[in-house]
Amino acid sequence: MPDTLDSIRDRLLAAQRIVLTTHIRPDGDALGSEIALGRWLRGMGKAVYCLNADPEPKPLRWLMDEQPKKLVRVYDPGALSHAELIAEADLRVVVDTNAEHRMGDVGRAFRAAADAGKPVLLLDHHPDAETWFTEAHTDTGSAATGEIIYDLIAGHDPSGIDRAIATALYVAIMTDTGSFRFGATTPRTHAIISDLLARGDFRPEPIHIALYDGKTHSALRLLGLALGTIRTHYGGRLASMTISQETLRASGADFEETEGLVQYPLSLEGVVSAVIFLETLNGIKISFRSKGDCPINKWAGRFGGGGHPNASGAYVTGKTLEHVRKEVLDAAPPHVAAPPEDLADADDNGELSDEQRQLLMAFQGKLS
Ligand SMILES: [Mn+2]
Repeated sequence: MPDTLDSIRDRLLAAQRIVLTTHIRPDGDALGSEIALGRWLRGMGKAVYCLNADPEPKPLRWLMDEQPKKLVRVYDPGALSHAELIAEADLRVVVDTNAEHRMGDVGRAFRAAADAGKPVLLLDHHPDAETWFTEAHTDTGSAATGEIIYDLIAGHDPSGIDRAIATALYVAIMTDTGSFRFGATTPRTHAIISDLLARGDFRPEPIHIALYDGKTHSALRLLGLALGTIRTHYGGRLASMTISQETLRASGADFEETEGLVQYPLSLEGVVSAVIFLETLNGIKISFRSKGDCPINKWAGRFGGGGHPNASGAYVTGKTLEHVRKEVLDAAPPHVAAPPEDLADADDNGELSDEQRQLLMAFQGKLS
């Protein structure tokens, strides 16, 4: 079987006009991967544009400021020039997501191109890719799409990795691995980072400061309020955090500033899985996280979401915050599996409802 990464690299090198995109609300891996691939291809003489459904989050604005003008743009579905770029490109490439609806309006445009027989390629590390891509390279063993982009470039000629590309790939891999601590981090991750630091000649510290030390007073106020909502469930193996619109208003924080809060319930001793409920104006956003061998993507899947085994999300509309919270917590037992003896001496802040207890007993029954 031909290696899909080699085949995709060949297609890219043979193309002239290329449009890249990534997922809605792009993060460090999405933008870092896009920028690294985009700059490398521009260096090879290609006309390349990244068209994204959403702009970058504030902590990544510095990265965008370092890019050539118009390399990355927010897609305007009403702009003829944007529609033309997508329709008339030789190649369309998606990085760091594998589902049409995760690309917003750009997804519809890319899908229409694919349906018209025009090639759309995929470079990603998420499982269960949709099947409409002309050619897909999915490596779920990569901690970040940035690792795949590194292999793509280095497999052609590692000297093509300049300071800008190295910096973008560092951002991609560092952010998706939680600063190299998540389970997906491998020796290969560190070998790639080592090479990026050597070739890029950039300093990591200012990048970490720009990404993580730019908090506002309102964000810290939100953190204070959010910490007070942490509850543990199912023998202390699961922790939840709940942020209502009222909490957001009281803190004065932007919704964007809820990013990363899920790490706090997950940091409690004994907790293997954490879930955060965020009330938006239109529905409830749920983020699931776990440590080690505790896959939670199927749990997220029960609520129409999905993702990685240790990091998933879902979005539920038409139900109240309390309703969604109860449904998700009630559905937890098969996904936060614990040995029966751990569940027996449950310490749940006295929060276990009769229904939860029944579910728990049913679950214990299955184990023994
Ligand atoms: Mn990623």
